[in-house]
Amino acid sequence: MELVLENTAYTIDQLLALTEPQIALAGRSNVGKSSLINALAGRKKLAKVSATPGKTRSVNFYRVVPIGFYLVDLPGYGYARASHEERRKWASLLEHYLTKSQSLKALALLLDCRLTPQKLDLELATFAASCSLPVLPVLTKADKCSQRERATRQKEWQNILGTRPMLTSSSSRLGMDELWQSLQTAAC
Ligand SMILES: Nc1nc2c(ncn2[C@@H]2O[C@H](COP(=O)(O)OP(=O)(O)OP(=O)(O)O)[C@@H](O)[C@H]2O)c(=O)[nH]1
Ligand SMILES: [Mg+2]
Repeated sequence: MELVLENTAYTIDQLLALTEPQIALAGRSNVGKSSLINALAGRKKLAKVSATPGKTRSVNFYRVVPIGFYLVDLPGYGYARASHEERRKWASLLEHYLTKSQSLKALALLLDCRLTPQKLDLELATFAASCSLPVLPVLTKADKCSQRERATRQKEWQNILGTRPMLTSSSSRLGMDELWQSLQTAAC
């Protein structure tokens, strides 16, 4: 499977009205959305990654070849150091994309395996539920966590969302096959 960047939208006007199924990768800034795109693609520099939060500032549409659905890399939310104006702009771009995309099939909700459930994550899960958008919870950076911590986190999220999140690591490639399977199932 290959990922091809087909469109980058910085504004609502630039968003594509795609008819093909899409799955969006959402989560707090720095949780590892762009890294996961790279790990899924098996490429190092397809999506831009940074140790500084707020790297991705656009909605990026990656076509999954040859299957024909899209993975959509979103700007992170909760990036505290962005200006008020910038945050407002991202929030409206995100909200527009999430509420108006007819063929958006699910939200892959990326959650940092090292952190207890965060307010912003819960808000996004609630928002997805209010739009009747299925949520696919994905724990990231599992390479940084002990087995015990991983199990605790899975249980915490299972209690909140009713779904057990899968464990992934873009560094060690833990969970990549399982994630590809779930994304395909959700999209098709
Ligand atoms: N150890 C480890 N580090 C990771 C992993 N995934 C991402 N990182 C690191 O986390 C930082 C943020 O990664 P990004 O992929 O840019 O995060 P993002 O969610 O796209 O961030 P924004 O674009 O700002 O919303 C980078 O320094 C990555 O190298 C992982 O699985 N393991
Ligand atoms: Mg990013």
